[in-house]
Amino acid sequence: MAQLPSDFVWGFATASYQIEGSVAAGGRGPSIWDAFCAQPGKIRDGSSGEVATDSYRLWREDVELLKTYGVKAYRFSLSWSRIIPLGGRTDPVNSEGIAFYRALIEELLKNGIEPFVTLYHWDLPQALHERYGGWLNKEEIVQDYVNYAKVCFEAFGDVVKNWITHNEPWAVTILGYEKGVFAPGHISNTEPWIVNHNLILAHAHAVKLYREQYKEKQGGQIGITLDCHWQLPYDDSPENLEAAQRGIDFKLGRFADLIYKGTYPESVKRIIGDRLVEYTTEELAVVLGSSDFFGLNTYTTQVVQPGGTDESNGFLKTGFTLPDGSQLGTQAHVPWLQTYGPGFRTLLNYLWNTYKLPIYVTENGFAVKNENSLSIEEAIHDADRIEYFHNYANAMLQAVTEDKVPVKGYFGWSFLDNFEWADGYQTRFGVTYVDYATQKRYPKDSARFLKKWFTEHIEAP
Ligand code: NCW
Repeated sequence: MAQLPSDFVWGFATASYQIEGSVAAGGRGPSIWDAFCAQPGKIRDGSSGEVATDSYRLWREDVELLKTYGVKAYRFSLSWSRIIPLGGRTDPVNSEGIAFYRALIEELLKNGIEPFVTLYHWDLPQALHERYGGWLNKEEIVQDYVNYAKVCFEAFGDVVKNWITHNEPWAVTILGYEKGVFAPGHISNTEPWIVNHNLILAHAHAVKLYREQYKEKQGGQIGITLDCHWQLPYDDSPENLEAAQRGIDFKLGRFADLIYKGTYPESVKRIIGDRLVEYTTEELAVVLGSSDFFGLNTYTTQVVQPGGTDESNGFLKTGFTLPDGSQLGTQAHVPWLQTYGPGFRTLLNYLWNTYKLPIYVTENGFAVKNENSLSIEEAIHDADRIEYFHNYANAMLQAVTEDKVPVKGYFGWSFLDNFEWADGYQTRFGVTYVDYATQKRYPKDSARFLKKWFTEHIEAP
């Protein structure tokens, strides 16, 4: 049987605001997501991350559960405003916040689970947003982000060997500053490109700091996680082939080409024109090559054609219907996701051929349709999620063993059902069912499935 190499790491992922709750406890300051959720109409069910899965209090039980799932690693994010409540470089560091994450990390290690730590999964300290406009203010945010990163490297770098600077900057720029559906809820066609620039610079300067002062001493690696759905041309006409590449450029190349090649993609330059923020030579020197690995979040494949309502901002006509009228795969609870493993295999090949770096799949997962309206007993038998993971795990195995793509790790999204941002608690991505009334956790069949699959498909050391 084909197998992944013995050093392959796998586990599950979460993010601070989606699971921790206890937003006012332990000295935590508010983040832009607290403020966004407080605005009426922003979150589908009117909820917030105020309680979430209560993991700030239940973290020991969570680690115990992770252990039963047989994972080798756990990816989670640090809440910036738990560590520096007001966020800035002259603001005080919160020792309770440091102690919380330190205890979690030590407990993971005691249980043989390797931490993969994301510095920024969207919960910017609200004070920085109010003080100077947050991600829109280059001079301030880059310095404050680097200071925050430094505090984290100092506090945890002796025990954390895998760092991720940002999670999905596409979602931050587009959903947060262009469509206004994520915090801070801005609607603009210039701000996303300013934020694009500042997020990359902040990332690159944090990496520079890590490489210059910590990497050798602490022996870790650092990179960024970008998201991309594979773009399948509707058919092989030249217009559709061009549209598919343009889709990749706007989703991924807008960050990846800068970081790995030092330039924006041609299609982005052509369409965005002077809304793009140029990099100085000094800035580019810091940005180019600023990732030790390619962190990838991927969920689906989109069938792409030119046209659509917003082509001047890089959006194309996307869907899941093939020319013969059939659907690509099983529909998820969210409209943007259908199961299609072959697209995952092609994407992994594309990334390796284009960027030539080892890949960590830092998120991949499925929200079962109507799971929220099922009884717990029904919801834990999540056959559509198993079908999804089976499809994607096999596609990854083929990419590694047949195509020789160096995928080093895989994290299912998510360890727990949790606060799904603007969808509130209506959408469940977890391999663990969370009964929000009691906070009791119920493993779903998919958790067992992945444990068995990885046990069978990783070579013995
Ligand atoms: S929402 C989103 N997700 C999910 C989230 O739970 C996780 O924190 C993220 O890293 C699962 O994986 C990522 N990504 C953005 C999805 C696009 C939604 C499209 C809305 C169009 C207006």
